[in-house]
Amino acid sequence: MGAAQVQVRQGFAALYGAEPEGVWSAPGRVNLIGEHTDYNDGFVMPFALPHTAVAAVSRRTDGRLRLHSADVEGGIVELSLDDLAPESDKNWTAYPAGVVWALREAGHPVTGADVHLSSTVPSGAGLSSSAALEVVVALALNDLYELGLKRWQLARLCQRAENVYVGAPTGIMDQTASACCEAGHALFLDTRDLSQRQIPFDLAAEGMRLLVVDTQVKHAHSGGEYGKRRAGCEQGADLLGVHALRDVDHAELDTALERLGDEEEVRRLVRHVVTEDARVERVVDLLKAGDTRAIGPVLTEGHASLRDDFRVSCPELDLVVDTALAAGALGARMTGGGFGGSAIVLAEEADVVAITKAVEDAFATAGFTAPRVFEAVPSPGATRLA
Ligand code: GAF
Repeated sequence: MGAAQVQVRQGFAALYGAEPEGVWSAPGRVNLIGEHTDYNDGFVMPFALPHTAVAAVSRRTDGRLRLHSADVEGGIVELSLDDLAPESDKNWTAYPAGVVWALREAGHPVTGADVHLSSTVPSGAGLSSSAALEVVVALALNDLYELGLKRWQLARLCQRAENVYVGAPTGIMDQTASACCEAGHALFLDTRDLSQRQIPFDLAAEGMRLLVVDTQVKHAHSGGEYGKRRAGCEQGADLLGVHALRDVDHAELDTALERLGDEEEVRRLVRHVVTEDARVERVVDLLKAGDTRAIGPVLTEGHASLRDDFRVSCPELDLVVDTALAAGALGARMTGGGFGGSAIVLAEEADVVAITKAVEDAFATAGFTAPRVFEAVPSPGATRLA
């Protein structure tokens, strides 16, 4: 039994006076490529982090939901299932409560739960700490109440919890990554139909590493900027007469952009999404061909597009990318929604120490808060631990 599992189990027993019926875990993620494509029916390619949310859970039959997190100050939060209502909660409890709300809204017979959580996924770092909380609770309730839902269905319910209950208009990538990723693989996901392919991604075997640099600039997607980008993409699809930007052919992009005339803001959004979908396909092809080092420049191109066209980067993320490349990285880009959060850096193993030092020094010189740098290894998706 792992240390986190033991602690969460013991924490549950101390709080609720009984052993939990089970313990589950769900990871955070980084996205290798395919940013802001998931609400445009496009392609994404995340992989799971070793950082997880762990939950000890038992059922209740009295319509009550009791929630506690080892990571947050304060005692047990107790809610009545009948009182759960969209956008009624601005705290961390909105994520697990939203999942219970979404399950019940979909007609699943959930009659209550006691939940104790602990997470090692850094929060506000663009690494899907909220999706990990949602998915771990969804998986636990699916098992305990024998709902028989498949992983992709759990991801959809978690997305609904986040969109409607929490009020953040996010796509489906993070929840699917947490629910469906596999160790040693990146997940190539078509967000239109949720079809998936596990792509082997073992950088260590090829003498490379993928670093995550958490800039410590906190972000949130329930704020306005994410929603504005999403609305702009939908406007672009409307103007072009397509269901979603996924339907704009990359080979016809110039013609599509001309048709948008002087809608400069929308043109930039469309250009990012259409080129980003093409980048995901390029990365898949390169990995299939065993040409892993060649994905570096594609990642870097993705960053330029997010910075210049989609405009979701920030000075700290740009500094990571520029510094890492100058110090010899094969490629680098922001990952996740942006406006802060984390960047990823693809590097030769031999260059990792120098790149890390260069980024840390550049942050110190710029007067930014010291970044947190760690290596990311593709790890397992959500699972029952006990
Ligand atoms: C956030 C969202 F939650 C995802 O759905 C996705 O849109 C991502 O930003 C950008 O690719 O993580």
